[in-house]
Parts: sequence; structure tokens; C-alpha cells
Amino acid sequence: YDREDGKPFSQRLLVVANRLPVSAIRKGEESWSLEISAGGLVSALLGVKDFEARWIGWAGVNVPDEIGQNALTKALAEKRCIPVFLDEEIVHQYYNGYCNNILWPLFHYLGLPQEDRLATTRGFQSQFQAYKKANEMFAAVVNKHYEDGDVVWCHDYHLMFLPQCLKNYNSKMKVGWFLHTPFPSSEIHRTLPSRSELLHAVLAADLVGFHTYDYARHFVSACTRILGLEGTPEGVENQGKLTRVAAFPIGIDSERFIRALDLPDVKKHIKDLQERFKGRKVMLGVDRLDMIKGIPQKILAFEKFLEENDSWREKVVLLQIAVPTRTDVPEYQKLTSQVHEIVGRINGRFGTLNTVPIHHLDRSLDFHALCALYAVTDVALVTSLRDGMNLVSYEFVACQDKKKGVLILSEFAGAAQSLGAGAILVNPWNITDVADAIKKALNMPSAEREKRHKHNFHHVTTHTAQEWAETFVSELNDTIVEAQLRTKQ
Ligand code: ADQ
Repeated sequence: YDREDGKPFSQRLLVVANRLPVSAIRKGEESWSLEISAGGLVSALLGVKDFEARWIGWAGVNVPDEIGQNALTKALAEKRCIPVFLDEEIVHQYYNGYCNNILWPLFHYLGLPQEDRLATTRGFQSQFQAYKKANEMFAAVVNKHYEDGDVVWCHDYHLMFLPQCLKNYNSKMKVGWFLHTPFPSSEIHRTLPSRSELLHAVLAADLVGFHTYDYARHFVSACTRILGLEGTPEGVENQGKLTRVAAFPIGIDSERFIRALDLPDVKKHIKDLQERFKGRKVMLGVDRLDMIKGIPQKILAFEKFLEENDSWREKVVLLQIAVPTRTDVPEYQKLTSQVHEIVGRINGRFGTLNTVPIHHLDRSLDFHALCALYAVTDVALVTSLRDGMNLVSYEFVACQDKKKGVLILSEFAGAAQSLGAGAILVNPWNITDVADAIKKALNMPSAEREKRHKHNFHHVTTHTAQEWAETFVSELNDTIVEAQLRTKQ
């Protein structure tokens, strides 16, 4: 995170997220090996030139002993990372429980857990207490490292309580909070037993950001309808304090993808894939294996397309790459079996001795292999049932400047608002609609593909992750200056 031009940073940025962008593996009592995981947030912040960024978060491992904690803290310091140590019980109740069993499905319109899902945990109240406790633990670490003038940027649904905890330490702290998932309609949010406490805690921030204008509007409606506060065009007013609420659509580091296409290793992957699938159109899905991504619905739509278009059967292949996540949760295990079952049935039904219509991989791909796959694809299928933004659609577009393939995109992904004009938008619940979109995409004349791609490519290369991060932080600084001016008047 050092400035390349050697100039001093103008401000320190403390980025607080549930997980540090580093995987830590213990090698001995006092020795750790660290591997940086270059997610979207990391590359976004690498591009922010003016800020010296430090990360605060959980390292993803249980470290019960002080010797191990001290050694890990020291190793992480070299990567400008500061750990929050959470014990197994807290992780179970806060992370597996409240975050992933309650908030994640609710924010994606999948409702609150039914009794059988709650029975495996200890109910809302104890999970909520653990959630608050974990947020307080994050706040204590932030407070310890905070220096006057720092900007604190809290991320995601894991840390909705954090803004309030931080302001309790120091009301002058500059605090922003950004949600990476959708914020649901207030009618959904109001079903949550801890609905009001969470909203109040978020409102303690100076700036609250979402991917889309709709999510921001839902949040303001929840505050007006559930808390009875006043919504204004700028945000929410509570006893004379304004919390600014706005949309900051995320982007990707598009240059990184475009540059990668010229690397010899990526070119080799591209050549191999072209050989492998010669004479067939390639359709691609890349998702974390999660219910929100609509993978079974996507595969069923592909089956319907094959059923209705027998001339395409041996001329098209669907590559579905699904990274397993949350593998210890029964719903996720069930989803994996369900997907395997559907893929097996369709391959049995439409496969020949030479070929099968679906290649399904349960694993993550490295960056070069992923770029090559994006580049050889004719049609990308993003059929999320709900998705905050969906970066896969952006990555696909960035790698398609030669081929100008077609993006089929769910209208329930945040990306539909930015890439909608270039994509074919679908309702992922409507299998017929998606099957028709597949046919349209495969038969689309090149002039139309070019026109659609041009629109999306322009968007992806001009609305980057770096710009997103810079805009959020500078808006946070401006919001605080404006608030100070208002108090002086
Ligand atoms: P995610 O739900 O993880 O993110 P997404 O935005 O699509 O969803 O990002 C996934 C990332 O993982 C992409 O960078 C993609 O390349 C990578 N990935 C997925 N499958 C992979 C595979 N099989 N192999 C290798 N890499 C793979 C959350 C929200 C989104 C929001 C982002 C950012 O759910 O809606 O867009 O945060 O705010």
C-alpha cells in the first residue's frame, strides 16, 4: 500500500471487514504463513492513491493461545493487517448464526429461518447477543489503532452494529458503512426481531452506502416506517443529526483483466479451450455455490432450451464453475447434491458417447484460467435470484472485447441497473424466459452483439473499483465538513 510516487499519503484509511484479505496457516507455535487473497475490495483499495489503508478483521482461524496471537499479529502487521481474535463459540453464533443463517437469507428475500433451521442454533436472541459482542470486539480493536483524522470504513452485513460502537468510543470518529448485499424492501426488514436496533446502529455512521439507488431507498423507507424518522433527499434525520445515505455502485479493476489476456499463460489456456470446444458455442456460469446465485434454476433453463431446440444439442456446451462456500451448513450441502443430481440427469438425457452438454466443476479457478474462460465464452449466464451487484458479469464483459459475446443477466442483480442496456435481462424464476434468452443470445447477429458489448464495455472500464472507493471516501470527508458547517450555523 505504499504510494508509488513516494509522496506522503493525505489520510489514513481503516478498512474494517469481517475477514482480512489474508489466509493464515499456522506452521508452528510462533510461525505463520500468510497468503493474500486478492478479492475485489483489495484491488479497489490498492488503486486508491491518496490513502494509507490498513485492514482490520478476523483472520479466519481460531487462535486460543497468547503466543500464537502475538506471532500472528506481528506477521500480519507487515501486510498492514490488524487481527480481531474471535473464539469458536462466538464465530458459531455470530458468523454462522446471525450473519449467515439470518441476515444473509433475509437480505436476499429468502426469509427468516424456519424452526428446523433455528433448532440447530440457539435462536435469534442468543445469536443477536453474539453478533453485538463480536461487533464490540471489532470496535475495541479499531479504537485502539485509531488516530485523529483517520477515516473508518466499515463493510457489510456482518458489521451493522459497528458504527454505533465506534461512535460510543469517540463521537468525532469519521465513520462510513457500506453494504455489499441488497438491502431488502422495508416489508422484509420489518420481520427481523432486532430490526430497530440494527437500523439505529447503522444510522450512527456519517455516511451509509449501497450498490444501487433502490437499496438506498429501501433503507430510508425502513428508517421512516419502522423507526418513524424523517427521510430527506440526502438521507435520514434523527434528532437534528443527518446520516447521509447514497448509492455507490462498485466496479472491478478492469485493466487487470484486460492486461491478463495478453499474458502467455492466459493465451495458452485460451488456445487449449478453443481446441477443446471447437465447433461448439460455449456458455458459462461462474458463481459461489450459494442459493442466491440461482444455479439449479439456470441449469433447468438450459435443459428446457435443449429440449426445445434439438438442432443445438451437440453444438453448445454449458460450463458451470461453482466454488463451494459455507460447506459445513446443511442447506449448502443440500444445494450441492441438488445441483449434482440435475446435472447428472441432463447429461444422461442429452449426452452422447462423444460429449455431454454440461461440464460442472465444484471448485475455484485461478485468475489466469478464469480470464481465459471469460474470453472464449459466447454467452455468459448470470441468473442470481438476488445479488447485491454481481462482479462476474463485469469480469466477463472486461474479457470480451475481441469476441463480443452476450451477457444474460438476472434483473434481480444490482448489475442489471448498470449493464441492463447491453445485456439480455431475465427473470431467473421463469425457466421459459431464460430458455428463450439462451436461444436469442446464441442466434444474435454480430452487429447487435457488438452494439450491446460496446455499451457494457464502456461502463465496466469507466466505473472501476478504484473510482468506487475514492468516491465513497471523498463523499465521507465532504459529509463531515458539511455537518461541521451546519453545527456552526
Ligand atoms: P459475491 O457473492 O462473492 O460478492 P460476486 O460479486 O459475483 O459475488 O463476486 C464473486 C467473485 O468471486 C468474483 O470476483 C469472481 O471472479 C470470483 N469467483 C466466483 N466463482 C469463482 C470460481 N469458481 N473460481 C474463481 N473465482 C470465482 C458479494 C455480493 C455481490 C457483490 C460483491 C461485491 O454478494 O453481490 O457484487 O460482494 O460487493
